[in-house]
Amino acid sequence: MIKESCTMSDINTHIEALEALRQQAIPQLEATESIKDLEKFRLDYLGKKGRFAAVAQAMRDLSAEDRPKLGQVMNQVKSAFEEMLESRRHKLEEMALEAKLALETVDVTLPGRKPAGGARHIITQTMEEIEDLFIGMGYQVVEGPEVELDHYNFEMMNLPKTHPARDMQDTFYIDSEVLLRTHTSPVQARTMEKHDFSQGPLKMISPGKVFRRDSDDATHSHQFHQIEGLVVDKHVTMADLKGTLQAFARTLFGAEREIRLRPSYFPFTEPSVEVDVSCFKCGGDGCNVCKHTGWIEILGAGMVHPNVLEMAGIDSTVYSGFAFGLGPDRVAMLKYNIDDIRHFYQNDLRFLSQFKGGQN
Ligand code: FA5
Repeated sequence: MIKESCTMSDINTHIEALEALRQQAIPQLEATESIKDLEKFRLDYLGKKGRFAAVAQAMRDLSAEDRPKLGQVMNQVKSAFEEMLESRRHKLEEMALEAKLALETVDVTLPGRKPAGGARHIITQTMEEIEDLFIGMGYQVVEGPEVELDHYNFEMMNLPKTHPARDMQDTFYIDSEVLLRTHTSPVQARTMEKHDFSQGPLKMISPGKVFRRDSDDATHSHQFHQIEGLVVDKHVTMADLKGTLQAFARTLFGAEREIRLRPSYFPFTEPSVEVDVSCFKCGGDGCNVCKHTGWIEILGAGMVHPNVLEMAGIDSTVYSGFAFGLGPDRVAMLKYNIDDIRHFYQNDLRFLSQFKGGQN
């Protein structure tokens, strides 16, 4: 009965309330600054417990005749609301995109950042310097395998299985016949076997990595480098060896350098020598680099043992030769005053970037 007695003014009151809601909403909608604000706004007006729901609640008091009329008005206002919301959402999304693009603007006139440049490792630079020197003297560069046969590493170098001098080079064996080469000397045997003397004398150097079961300390590494040198021809003498090494030492350590040969022992050379260079720091007076002796040991050398020539098929009564083996790691340590060989293998850019001479 109460419902039926509702009048047109009841509807008008509701319509006015809806209009007031719309008027109130417009500035609030325009004040939203983000999608989050907008969602809050939507829930406030159109959510289950929102302001529209409150008006809809009041509709229940209207007459059955008036209710659809108000419902129609309400639907119109609601869809106008939804349109407003959608257009605001669109606007906010555009504003957010513009703000993002403004942040990401690239000023193409700014100077570029220089990429960090690499450089050849100081050991590589040292080896290349030594190689260039010997190439200039007519040597060919030959490479050999790092995983080597016992046959070439030891036997062909006059070190049979039971030879006590095998202990001088503690070895990483892969199996009883295969090992990681302990020196570059096996390349001597491999090259001599193939050499054809009708094409001229044999003059070669062989740079590369070698491996020993040495425990690492300031002057020893389990993996390091060697450069082997070998000359075989008729009438090669110890004087040729000395002259060659003198030229090497002067190019690498300075024109004033002298060398001296001290007797030593290697199974593959006879006689064998250790070669010292006069100290490039103190000129021979004695300092911490040469341990106050005036001399620095740089390599092992000697005249190729006749057994080594014969095993490679070379007549030792006709041909003779000299050979040497030097450690570029130790050479680089001396040349650049580096106190620990391990620096070369730790890949610390603060250390390596000091030697940019070989920049690519
Ligand atoms: C040899 O390896 C001989 N094959 C050299 C040779 C060749 C002599 C031809 C005669 C004729 P030795 O073991 O002394 O010799 O090593 C040669 C050089 O390698 C040394 O003078 C040293 O500079 C370097 N060297 C040796 N052991 C190490 C190590 N653990 N770490 C870094 N360098 C090393």
